[in-house]
Amino acid sequence: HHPRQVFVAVIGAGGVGKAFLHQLHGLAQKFSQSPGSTYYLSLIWLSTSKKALYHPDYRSLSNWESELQHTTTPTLPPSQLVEYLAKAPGKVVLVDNTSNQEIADSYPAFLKKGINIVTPNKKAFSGSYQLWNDIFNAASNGKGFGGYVFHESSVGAGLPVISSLNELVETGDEVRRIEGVFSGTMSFLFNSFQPTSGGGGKFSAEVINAKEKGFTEPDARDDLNGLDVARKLTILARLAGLKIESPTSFPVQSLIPKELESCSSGDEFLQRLPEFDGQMDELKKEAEQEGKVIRFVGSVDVPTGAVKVGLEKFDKSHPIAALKGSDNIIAFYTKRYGDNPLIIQGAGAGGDVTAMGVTADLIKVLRLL
Ligand code: NHO
Repeated sequence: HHPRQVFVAVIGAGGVGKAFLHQLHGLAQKFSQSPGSTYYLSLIWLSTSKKALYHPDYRSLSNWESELQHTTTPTLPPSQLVEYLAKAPGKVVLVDNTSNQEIADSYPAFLKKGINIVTPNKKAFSGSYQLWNDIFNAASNGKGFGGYVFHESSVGAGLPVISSLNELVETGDEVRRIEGVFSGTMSFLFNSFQPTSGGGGKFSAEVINAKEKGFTEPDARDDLNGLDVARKLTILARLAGLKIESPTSFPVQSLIPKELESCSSGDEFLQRLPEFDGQMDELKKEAEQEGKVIRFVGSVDVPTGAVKVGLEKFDKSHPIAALKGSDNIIAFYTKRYGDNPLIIQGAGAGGDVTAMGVTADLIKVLRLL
């Protein structure tokens, strides 16, 4: 009995990438220490946007942390990485921990060569409908015969959102409506701007607070424009069977005031945001008078095909109103579940929980190889 060698190639070593590498190390060690283990994992590629660590003979990388700092080897463009990995003497899993569009555009090429992909990158699954089709026409867990592709962490980080939706659909349930809070940043922002218990700070101050706590993207506008949530809803709507053309093909409410759309930097934007606190306070007061709170939510109505993203008011007793911290909540209304939706709730952002979804996807692929 020989353990099967599986080659792992990792692109991106940011917050999620570093946490993933840590989890990969633990997994590889567990395999190597258990007698009769089925797998032997070899890390053969690690790249950042500029540099790459790899050997022409596919031998494992040792000490990647220090080697990555000292290497001067430039990285390869995706087309050449496809060629390098396709010639590896065994099965390969590519782990894309970037948010890069060019790498996402190359997924069909990797899959066609039998390379498996696991990733938290939303770009491939929420871009054009053509790219979505190209990916699932190539993948073995789609209509093709290529590698497998899994992207659990592209929605709700490590929460089992995509796997649950897939299982609802595959077992023949009828998904009617999906709704919830899909952004850790937006969750934190509104939970502290208008807590159900009353009070809360100025909107601009809460944005700065969220940024200081590390919840926002480096440029907070990337969270506030609603596109991150729109991408997640595009993915879920497509999995539920809707042909969504792109994340900009349905209404998305941006929280960036018109007057600040032309700000040249994130810092300038944050400096001027307090000028608009009055407008947000107005909305808050309006909701308060109805005994409600405002939250930034998204929904997919499957029968009508309507997808939308934006602010809505909720009764204080509603599960969406009562969220804590940066938690996500996703409710699936289906034929089987009736009026009591299947609800998934918990931490929806952060390196460790996002990497957990990626590592779990890697384990899923290993079982299929
Ligand atoms: P970072 O820390 O910016 O790391 C990305 C790394 O990729 C950088 O080191 C960059 O140098 C590298 N990179 C870029 N282009 C490259 C290239 N061509 N070749 C090689 N390397 C390249 O970002 P994160 O946080 O580590 O995120 C990595 C991926 O995970 C992104 O696609 C992100 O969208 C995805 N992701 C992150 C999170 C999270 O919590 N950090 C979540 C889901 C997916 O559920 C989470 C979420 O949605 C967060 C969201 N902001 C929210 O809900 O508030």
